[in-house]
Amino acid sequence: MNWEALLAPYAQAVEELKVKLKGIRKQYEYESKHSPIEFITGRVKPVPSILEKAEVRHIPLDKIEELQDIAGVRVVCPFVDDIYAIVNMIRSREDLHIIDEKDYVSHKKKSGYRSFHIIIRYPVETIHGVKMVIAEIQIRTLAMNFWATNEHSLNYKYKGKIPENIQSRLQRAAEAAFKLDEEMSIIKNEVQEAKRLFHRK
Ligand code: 0O2
Repeated sequence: MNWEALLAPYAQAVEELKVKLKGIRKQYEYESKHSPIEFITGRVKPVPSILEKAEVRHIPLDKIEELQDIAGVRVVCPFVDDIYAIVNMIRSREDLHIIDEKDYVSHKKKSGYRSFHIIIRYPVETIHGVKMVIAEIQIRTLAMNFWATNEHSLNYKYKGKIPENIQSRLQRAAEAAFKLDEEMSIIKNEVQEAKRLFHRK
């Protein structure tokens, strides 16, 4: 398998989506409005992780493109309602097609994971014409991201079998992150005003 050639359009999609979403953040800054985007990251799934996931999901190598998160972009927002602002903005775009949406913000996963996933089909121009690639956009708050990053590391360390005592701590941490988002939402206007004053200095 020529992985470099196969993954090139995915890498292109990740870079383009990052540029476009960073453009949105800049636009909010120019207009001195509250930006619903704190930061953006993106990655192409490493080959060993692709192979591992394909095996678990019984996806043969010639159908590897069925994996929906080979190209992944993550939008991290300050507040919970910013997530839905980003979701609506993505829904209204004409440069991508939404295939699926998974709202793990209102309906958390069993692990405690919260995030909004949008699966898209995105056209990449190649020298052989347009190639449609599937990409996953994850939208979450800073608190959700903190939790997910730590849980992901623990999952890696324990190879998906996190000991029960740590699992229950993670559940409590997920509730604490949820509470933090709720509390911050209540004082959102105060925080935004403070940020504006700080930036004007
Ligand atoms: P990576 O690249 O290391 O992040 P499905 O279960 O298929 O209906 P879902 O949940 O969208 O739908 O798919 P999947 O494949 O389980 O998860 C896709 C990605 O979402 C994961 O990528 C994670 O980034 C994130 N994710 C989903 N569930 C959890 C969770 O319980 N904890 C954390 N920390 N992240 C989660 P990968 O495959 O982990 O790889």
